[in-house]
Amino acid sequence: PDLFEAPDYYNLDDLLSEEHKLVRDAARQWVKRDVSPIIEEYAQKAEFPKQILGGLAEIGAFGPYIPEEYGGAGLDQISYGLIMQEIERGDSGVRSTASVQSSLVMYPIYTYGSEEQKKKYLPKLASGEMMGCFGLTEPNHGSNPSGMETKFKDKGDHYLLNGAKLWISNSPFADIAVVWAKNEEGRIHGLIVERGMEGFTTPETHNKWSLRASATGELIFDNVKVPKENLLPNKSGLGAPLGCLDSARYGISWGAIGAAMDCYDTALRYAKERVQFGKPIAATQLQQKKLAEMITEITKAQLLAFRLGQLKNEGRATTAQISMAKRNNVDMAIKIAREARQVLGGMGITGEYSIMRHMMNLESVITYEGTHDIHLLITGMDITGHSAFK
Ligand code: TGC
Ligand code: FAD
Repeated sequence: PDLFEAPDYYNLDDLLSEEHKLVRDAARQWVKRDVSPIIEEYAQKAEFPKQILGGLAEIGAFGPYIPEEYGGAGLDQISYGLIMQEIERGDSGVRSTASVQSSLVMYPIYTYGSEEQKKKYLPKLASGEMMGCFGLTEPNHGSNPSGMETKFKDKGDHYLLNGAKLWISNSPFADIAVVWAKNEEGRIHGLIVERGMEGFTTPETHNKWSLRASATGELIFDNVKVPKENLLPNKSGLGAPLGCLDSARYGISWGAIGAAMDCYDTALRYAKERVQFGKPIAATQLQQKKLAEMITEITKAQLLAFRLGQLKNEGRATTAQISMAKRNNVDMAIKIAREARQVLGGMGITGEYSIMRHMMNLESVITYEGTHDIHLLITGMDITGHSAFK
């Protein structure tokens, strides 16, 4: 078949609009043509395939829900989710690049930026001519970003920025970084730092066993002079970066379904073809149990993401609802990847199939954008009214 047949056990397609299906199918076709054939090689050599940036822009993956007047695709939240699902069916690292560009760079500039900043950066970010990254995490502050040490001082005609960020997706090649730092009063603000500013460097992080086709690095600020017009004027405090995370986490809740679908599809096909003891392994009860549980969990995750998308479209999705979906769906995907790998026996550990790559990628996805534990505690805080973080 020309297009990958995504599992749709509960006829979710009936709930999608024509536009949703068109957007999804265009992304699906592009992933099949331009990502799947090359991604294993790039993951093996631990390199981001930069040649796909134009294609990502064309399918609307850079700013799907940013209005067209700023170069975005002007789509709704369900289309955004479906694009993330299709990209992550190819590779979580490629989806990371799209998530960061859309939700962590374009979203804060669009939502907290001045009109001049929006006009200057958004169209170029949407076309992929300019790439961005998002600096929140620091060496000593991951789950607890409120303790960040990166800081800036008002020097009259500019700000002076000092500090360091770690684990930053796309940092090694990004043209700009949206950086979260404290002012002299300890208030968190977002600053747009541009490559080429003196004292700003972005060393790459090597030796990852996960997300190998995505470039990860540091952001180091050694007395960087940042022009005053590069401060995001319209929101400050920890809620500003956390608001961006809500958008990215929502996208990940769809993306993880894509990785799970690819693992399930591969395992199902393999189980039907692989003969042991004189019959396909798909005819054994144990393999059926694995496959039946996979499709059940994928279906539940699809319904969770779809309903969350409706709530997001209406502006009603809460942080805690988003946490539940991110946590559940990534956990679902990682468990499916582990089971699917076993269905393939020894073949499951090779790069001939995508499962082991998905499985290793998902080890990052379950940690970034708030760990599995942190999202559980966000749910706990929401239902009990007590914060376990204080
Ligand atoms: P807390 O006291 O709860 O909140 C501080 C202020 O923020 C407000 N707030 C939010 N606002 C908007 N959206 C949200 N999701 C918000 N959550 C909280 C809150 O109302 C409060 O406002 P105000 O006005 O009262 O001050 O903050 P806390 O310090 O107790 O921390 C809470 C906690 C632990 C949940 C939070 O720090 C957290 O989510 N930590 C996880 C950190 C994280 O997710 N980092 C991700 C880094 S980026 C990344 O991983 C990119 S990977 C990208 C890729 O490659 O795809
Ligand atoms: P820690 O916060 O040190 O957590 C270690 C362990 O302690 C975890 O299991 C955690 O769940 C647990 N823990 C922490 N606090 C509690 C608690 N209160 N109760 C119970 N358990 C707790 N960040 C960015 O800013 N931008 C990016 O682009 C970005 N990209 C990333 C790409 C990759 C590949 C990776 C791996 C990470 C990326 N991150 C990025 C960072 C990511 O968001 C952090 O790794 C994550 O938030 C966790 O922080 P940490 O690694 O410091 O772990």
